[in-house]
Amino acid sequence: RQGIGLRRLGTTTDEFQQDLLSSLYYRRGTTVESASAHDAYDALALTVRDRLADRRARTAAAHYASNPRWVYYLSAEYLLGAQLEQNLLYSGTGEVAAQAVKALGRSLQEIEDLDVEPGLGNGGLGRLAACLVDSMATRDIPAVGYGIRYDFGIFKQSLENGGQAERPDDWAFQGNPWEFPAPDDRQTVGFYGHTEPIAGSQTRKRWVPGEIVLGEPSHMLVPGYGTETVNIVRLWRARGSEASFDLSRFSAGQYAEAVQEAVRAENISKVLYPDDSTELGRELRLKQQYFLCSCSLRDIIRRFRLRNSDWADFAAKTIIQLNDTHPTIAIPELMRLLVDEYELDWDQAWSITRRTFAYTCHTLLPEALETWPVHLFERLLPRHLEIIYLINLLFLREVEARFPGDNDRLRRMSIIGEGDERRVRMAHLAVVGTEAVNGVAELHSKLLRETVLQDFADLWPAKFQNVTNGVSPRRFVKLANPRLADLITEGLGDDGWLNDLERLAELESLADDAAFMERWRAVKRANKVDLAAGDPDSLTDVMIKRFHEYKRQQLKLLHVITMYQRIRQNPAGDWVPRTVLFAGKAAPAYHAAKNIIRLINAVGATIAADPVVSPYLKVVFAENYNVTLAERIIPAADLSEQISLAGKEASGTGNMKLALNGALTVGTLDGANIEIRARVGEENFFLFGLDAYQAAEVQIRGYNPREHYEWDTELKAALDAITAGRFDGAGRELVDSLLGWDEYLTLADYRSYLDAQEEVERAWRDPARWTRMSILNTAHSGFFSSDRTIADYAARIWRVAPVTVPKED
Ligand code: DL6
Repeated sequence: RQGIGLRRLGTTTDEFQQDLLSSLYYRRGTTVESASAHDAYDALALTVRDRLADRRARTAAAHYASNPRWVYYLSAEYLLGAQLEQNLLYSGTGEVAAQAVKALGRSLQEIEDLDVEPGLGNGGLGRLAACLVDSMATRDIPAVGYGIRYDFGIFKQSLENGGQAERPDDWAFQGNPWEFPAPDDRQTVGFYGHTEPIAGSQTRKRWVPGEIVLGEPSHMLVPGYGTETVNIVRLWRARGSEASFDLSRFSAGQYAEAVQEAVRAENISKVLYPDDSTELGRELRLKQQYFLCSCSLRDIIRRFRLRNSDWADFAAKTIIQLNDTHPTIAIPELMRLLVDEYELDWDQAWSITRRTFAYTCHTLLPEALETWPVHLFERLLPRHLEIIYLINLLFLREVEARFPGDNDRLRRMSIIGEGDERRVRMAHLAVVGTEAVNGVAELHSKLLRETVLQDFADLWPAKFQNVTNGVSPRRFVKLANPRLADLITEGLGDDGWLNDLERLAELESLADDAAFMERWRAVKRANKVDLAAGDPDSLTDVMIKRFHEYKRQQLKLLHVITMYQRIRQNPAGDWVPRTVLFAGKAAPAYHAAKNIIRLINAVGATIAADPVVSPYLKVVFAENYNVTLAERIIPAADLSEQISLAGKEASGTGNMKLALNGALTVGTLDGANIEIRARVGEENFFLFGLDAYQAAEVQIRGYNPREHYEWDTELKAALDAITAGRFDGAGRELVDSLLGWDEYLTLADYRSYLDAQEEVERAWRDPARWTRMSILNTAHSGFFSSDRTIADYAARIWRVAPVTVPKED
């Protein structure tokens, strides 16, 4: 800015207001008198963005000068959350903006309500990516997040007749002022076609693609908090080339045919996770993955070559983190670029590739470990399949050398699975082609080593690590729960905890301070009033997450039905009033999960219509769960339901957000629950259920869910009520599956879960005890900051150091 004589952006209200009006006049092209609400939103967004763009320019200059090892985070999903409030906070302009917008005749709140979050992800994995890029910037790590700019994000959920209905999410319909298009950095991506030998070379090939698509990037700014760094997330959008529009057909009136090639190209970034229940859907998904990887790798190489000339330095300057297996095709793509296009020999290319990538696994469910049919690869990415075959051949030789004659092991470890249909196992490719592999919580990383990736852990024990997930305290405390943030700041004397979350431990000394406890309770109550889900004095019991049978929303529901039946039998009992709040989306084709949503709403309606039970029990289903809604629910929660079958939830991050906001957890020994319990203390956590090893043992011994049904009269009564049609006839398929096989041991854990809920109520009846437990949960959740997660990745996996961006003189 100084070097080129640009005017410095002002920090006073007057200066900010001047810039806001300039944005309105010169960038929106309108006037105060005729400005719509969206004009006001955009003008404000642009004015805030300018402040961040300034910091971005300084960041780029500082990074360029230090030529560091760059972190590239490749993720098919980002759930960034609403941008305006975040960027006001991170640019320190919240207060001046609130004053300045008065010139537009509107309040800041009114404008913030227009903010639409980019829903470019499904759930935990996408939100984790957003927390991690936030923390990379906050920790001054030079980084770029790469992703796809889907036209339609995760579907909008509404309830129709108590069931889930889905509508498309045209999130950028009104435009997206946070985005900078960078058409000059567009890339060309090939698909299909064939390969040809190159004379004189054994390993190089020429790939002649049958379809060419353009990838056009735009980027969004990712500011750090309490620092100058502003990194970026670069998102790719697919476009047809100029040649994809057939002018002669258009002129002949064949309008659909004229654009079909362009439409085909643009479909690649049309929708987040296209339905993969059809062959075409699966092909489109693999196309998306390759599109993301090919564009991003070329961009990474372009950036490398701006500063470096020797390929031998590539891995020292580049670490690419694969967020689950979705971007694993980047491994053979880098090999292809290095060998075929840049003419490196295979061994050098392989050595570079292996040192450049690291892989994070986010699941233990075998069905979630991606595999692709070989025939699909052969057609869509013929050159990549050849490269994968060669990688596999050399890899299996290595295994053979270590374990001579162990053919079974070779078959288990091969990148190509030889079942009824030959398939490419992406997780195997990801382990073979990377330097480090990590799980996302201690138990998860341990189970990965002991089960799904055991053979690989035998071969390369040092490659396997754990990095426990974390969440951004800025978004999930400061922005989501300003009352609590203010109280914590007051309690600790300053707000340094926002960048050093372990400082929350200092709250421990206030856990018995009557005045502080009173204020703590008042914050929670006020948040419940704002949420308006139910009586603010009732126990607000929340289960907010994707719907999946392993997460066991059905177990919570059986508890609700049992409470309903108990109250009906004894209306004069001393019942603890509860508001049970569910929120979450089910995959559109996941019928069992959708049936659970239907049953929840049917049970809720039955209870609401029952004058005996409704004073004590209310069931709420909050529609369209997303980051914005999570930010409203989490601050109001008393009880956090983390009740997955042990060994199934890789980590969970909602569990961390809720504990951080003072909710107490009722949970199994699963994922990060274990680490939460270890930190907040056993006495401040409601534990129940089988652990992962016991669950596996039950299943090995032969599990019969009917046994539980037969001996547990309350469980029987709850299931029988569903079968008898007491809840509008909903839920019979659920009962059939629970009594038939109960894959996730719901019935086995039912009684233990109900016992834990009794303990919950005992604690709730003693407000001082509950408040103390709540304060201690917050106090000991400092470990779960994504800043700590990033410090772990930086030190143990990426081996990168921060680069400080100087302040403006
Ligand atoms: O690591 C982020 C997040 C974990 O907290 C969840 O436990 C895990 O289920 C989720 N995984 C995925 C992708 N895989 N599957 N299935 O969303 O990642």
